[in-house]
Amino acid sequence: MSDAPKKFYLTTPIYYVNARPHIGHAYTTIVADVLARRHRLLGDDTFFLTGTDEHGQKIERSAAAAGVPPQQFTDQVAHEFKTLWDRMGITYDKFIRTTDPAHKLGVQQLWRALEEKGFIYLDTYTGSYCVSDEAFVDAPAGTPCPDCGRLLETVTEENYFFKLSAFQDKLIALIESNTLKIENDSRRNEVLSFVRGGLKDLSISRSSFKWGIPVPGNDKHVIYVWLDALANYITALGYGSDDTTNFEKFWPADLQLVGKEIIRFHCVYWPAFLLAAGLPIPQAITAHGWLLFDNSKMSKSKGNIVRTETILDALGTLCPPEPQPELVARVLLGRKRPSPKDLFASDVLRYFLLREIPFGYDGSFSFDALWERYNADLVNGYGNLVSRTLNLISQNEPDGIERPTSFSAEGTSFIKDGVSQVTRYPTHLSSNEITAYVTELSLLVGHVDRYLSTHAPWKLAKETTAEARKTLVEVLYTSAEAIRLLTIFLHPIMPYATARVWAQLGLDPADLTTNHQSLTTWGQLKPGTKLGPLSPIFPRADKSLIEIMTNMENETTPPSNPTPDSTAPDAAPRTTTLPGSGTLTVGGSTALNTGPAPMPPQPTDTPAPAEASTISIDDFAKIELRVAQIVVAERIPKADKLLRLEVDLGPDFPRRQILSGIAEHYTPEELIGRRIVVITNLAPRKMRGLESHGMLLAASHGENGKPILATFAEDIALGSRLK
Ligand code: ME8
Ligand code: MG
Repeated sequence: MSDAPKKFYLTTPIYYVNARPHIGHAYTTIVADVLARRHRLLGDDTFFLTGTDEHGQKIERSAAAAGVPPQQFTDQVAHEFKTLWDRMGITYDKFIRTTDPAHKLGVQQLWRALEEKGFIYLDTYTGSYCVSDEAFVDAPAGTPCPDCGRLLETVTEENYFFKLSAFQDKLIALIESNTLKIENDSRRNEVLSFVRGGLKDLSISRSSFKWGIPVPGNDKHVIYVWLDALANYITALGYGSDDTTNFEKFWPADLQLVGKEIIRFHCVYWPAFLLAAGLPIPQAITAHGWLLFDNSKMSKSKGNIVRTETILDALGTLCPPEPQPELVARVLLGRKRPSPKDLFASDVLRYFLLREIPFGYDGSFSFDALWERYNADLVNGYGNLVSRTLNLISQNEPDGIERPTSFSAEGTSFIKDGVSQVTRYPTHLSSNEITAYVTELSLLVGHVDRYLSTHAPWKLAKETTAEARKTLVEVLYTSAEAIRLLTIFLHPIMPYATARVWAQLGLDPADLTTNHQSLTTWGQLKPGTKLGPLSPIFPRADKSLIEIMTNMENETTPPSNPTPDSTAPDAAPRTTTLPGSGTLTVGGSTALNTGPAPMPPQPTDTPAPAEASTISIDDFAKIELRVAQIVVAERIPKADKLLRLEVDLGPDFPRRQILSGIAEHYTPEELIGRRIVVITNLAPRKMRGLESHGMLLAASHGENGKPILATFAEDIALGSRLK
């Protein structure tokens, strides 16, 4: 990838306003903000779009349930989203609302373009509709939606249709050639197999309710909410308005970030609409996994939502005073100037989510993990490293940082190695690289920490020999230089904390917001640099913080506008545990080495006590075994034995991720599509940073115990219980 600055157009999904924002929305928005900041620092002309999706039947019903007119209802919730992003210092360039008049005009323009090219026709539709997903579904009404499990409704309506079927071959070709890049391979394959399975024409208008954008020329119809919503990515740039400068400059999008449940809308319908209208398609679409919330700590009535506000309020209390607020403020971007407390807390959340959840995979959120990570990585790690080093410099080098005339190769080489691992990502940090990048940075903190412990500069400072002084100067310079580089690398992830460290290092704030590449060569810290006033970066958090956050969540009254969906947000599973799980302590997450347990030795004359060799039917009933189908199977980098699987348990259960130690015996390809047996109520556990939620049943065969997966000879519905 070339280093020359480019334009970079980045989008998040626009979030539904039927319910208030939660930490899942914050996750996507944070990832986007990190990437946007990174691109700006590289000099790219960056446009970062987010916003809210405000039309459709779901919103209309939510507003009715709250007893408020839909516009007033959406105004309130959209305001909550925007306020939250502003509190967090999110550097979006535009916040679009689909009720904006300019958006409405743009959508109607897109409609006319599709119509003029002959891709729209009128027909009658009778079929099933999932209101929660706002999607037409190919399954009988009254049965659960295959995606979200809510009951399907029958719709008989005169509808306009879009000739989606005309784009099947074209889409396959674009995806196969990576012209439309779908990151990563398993999602790409998922989309390809959906398209290869055959595309039916898509109903793109509704006539049984009013809350939407009228179809041009026929205001009995409103435009299908997904066509309306997807169009935001171009209307935000002025498509369909008098001023199309931004559209011409920024479209097509360079990266569209989405959660994995809406990949079909973005990778199939959206490019098809664009192709039909004769517009360029996005360069790349990346889907991330879901945040799962720890069931045991949250109240069901709130649908297991964790609100970002809780985290900001609680962590914000730890924010230390900043001695040079004006200097720090000069580094900060953002539309409003948020409070230091919010910025401090937001940094912690950003770091936590990026470090804890391998991008692309599902991961659990818990307050315990947030607290632990904060103390381990930020308090004991980066924060402590900064305080130790800068305090030693201020005590021992009152005239400013000294620079040794020569370096002992041994001292600096392993830090430089660590730095070069990080600068492997020099020009473009793709979303898929974020986890590796953040992990590399935390390793680098560890390197420098060990370097300090080995050389113990606090001891050297007490010695009076010239030799000790020379080593002290070298160790302090090397550590300060490593901190300078770490601070540059961490800046897009923790903009506020790094701005503070930068000011304490005594460096020019303007540098931290300009082209970073020129700053990342070793040895640029100038001798004589005077430190700013020092103050702690990350104060230690007491364990009571976990309880405080948990209580804040539990005490929160339901949203001011309770809506049917706010207690059970759509699509993403909200729990890591099923009812009854956690009571079993048997086994691990993999099928390996879990063949039948050997029978206890049976003395011939005295019968063994019954409970030693048998279990009661009640004991057996505790184990929940269900039929599942493997829908995703892939290798895990650097893990020879493990495969990451996603299994479908039918419409009544969310899809789940299981890690299984069968990679030496089965290839991912031969597993996809297989119906197997899963123990579903095992407590989830973490392996290689990934959540494994269940275990496959397999028999162990032969001397080496090759696992053979249990399977069925007859057809059997997914989710069926074995008993
Ligand atoms: O789908 N974990 O809006 P939405 C991770 N309006 N990310 C999550 C999440 C979770 N548990 N929950 C939500 C819509 N998200 C449509 C989009 S785009 C033209 C229209 C994030 O309010 C994630 O990015 O249901 C997901 O795709 C998005 O919020 C869905 O938000
Ligand atoms: Mg959703």
